[in-house]
Amino acid sequence: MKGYDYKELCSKFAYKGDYIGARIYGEGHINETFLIETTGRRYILQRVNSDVFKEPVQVIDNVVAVTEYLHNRIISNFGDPYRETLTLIPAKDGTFYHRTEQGDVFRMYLFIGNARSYQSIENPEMFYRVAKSFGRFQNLLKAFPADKLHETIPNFHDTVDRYRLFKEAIADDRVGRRSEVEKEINFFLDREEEASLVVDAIRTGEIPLRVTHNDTKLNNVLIDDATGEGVCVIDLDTVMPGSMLYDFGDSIRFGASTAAEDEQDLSNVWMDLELFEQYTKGYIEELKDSFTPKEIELLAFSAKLMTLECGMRFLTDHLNGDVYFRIHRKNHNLDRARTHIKLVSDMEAKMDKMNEIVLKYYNK
Ligand code: ADP
Ligand code: GN1
Ligand code: MG
Repeated sequence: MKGYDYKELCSKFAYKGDYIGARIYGEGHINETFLIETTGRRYILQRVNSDVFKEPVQVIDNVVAVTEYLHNRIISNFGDPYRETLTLIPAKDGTFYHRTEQGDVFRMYLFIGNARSYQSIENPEMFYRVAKSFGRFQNLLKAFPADKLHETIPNFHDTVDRYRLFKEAIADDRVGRRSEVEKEINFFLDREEEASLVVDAIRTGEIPLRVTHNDTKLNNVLIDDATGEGVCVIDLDTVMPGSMLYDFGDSIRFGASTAAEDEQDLSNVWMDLELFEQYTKGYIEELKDSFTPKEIELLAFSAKLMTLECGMRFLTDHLNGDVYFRIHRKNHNLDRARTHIKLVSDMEAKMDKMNEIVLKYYNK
């Protein structure tokens, strides 16, 4: 982490109050996030990761378009637009970002207070509410003109393309780790056949492209301290045309696990069916009228697919020398890949039950 001059960076934005201080904030794997204290409100200052997002200004453009749209939708629903969606603070030059001389791109948001993001589910009801939040988010964007959005990371959830990148990393073996992880590599290679199910169905039109969030992990929703309701879906950098299965599956991957994403004791790692049920219930309640038959058929499967895909991305990054996801210890990405292998195996064993749960709420 570089030592930034936070005060100087903040001075580029039209925030209210006098600068007091800054500290590193949050647990995201991608951007660098700082909490800014002022004599007035608090703010979030964020460096957009330009290794991950090759065109950071396109990311900003997307966030501007999506948050302006949501702002208006929330007002027409009599909600609080400064709490229920992100609010970018304009830069003094009239844009919504500041580019430093070194080329780093920063943005500033209003800090949403009296709410927090969680790294794990504290009770099943909480996950039901999170599902409602992501479901509502999708509903609010139903009529958003998708052609206004840049593809901020090409082929983001194209699992077939993810396999291509994985095999490239295996062949390159850039940092000489391949021989230590043959078992893990084979776990993913053995499951390649199923990887195309969703992308194929998108191609045939059985699964519609919608405007989706694409990064629906639990810590990307802020939960109200007082009511326990999901107040705001954040981390809008990957809002792009995609499948609702990506959003459903990725939420289960992270939130329905009984352990942290990087748990080292795999005997603690399971996919909790009760949590799966609560999420499925909330998601189907919100989106009942939207599903196509194929989406319902693949809903439970998508949890496995997104877990498989993310686990493979962690292993790819381990093979590439940890160049994508931020790590905090040796073999961190390998540990993450291993929890995902355990979760995929557990979901395979529970798939019939998961499908029964989907039908129970869909046919209600
Ligand atoms: P990353 O892309 O690295 O995951 P996020 O945009 O998700 O970055 O931000 C990281 C964390 O910072 C979030 O999980 C959340 O806890 C916190 N956060 C981000 N934006 C806000 C905001 N506007 N108000 C309050 N907390 C925020
Ligand atoms: C990253 O940025 P964050 O931490 O919310 C990643 C997701 C992964 C997730 C795994 C842009 O999400 O795709 O599923 O880590 N975001 C990007 O925890 O690659
Ligand atoms: Mg995040």
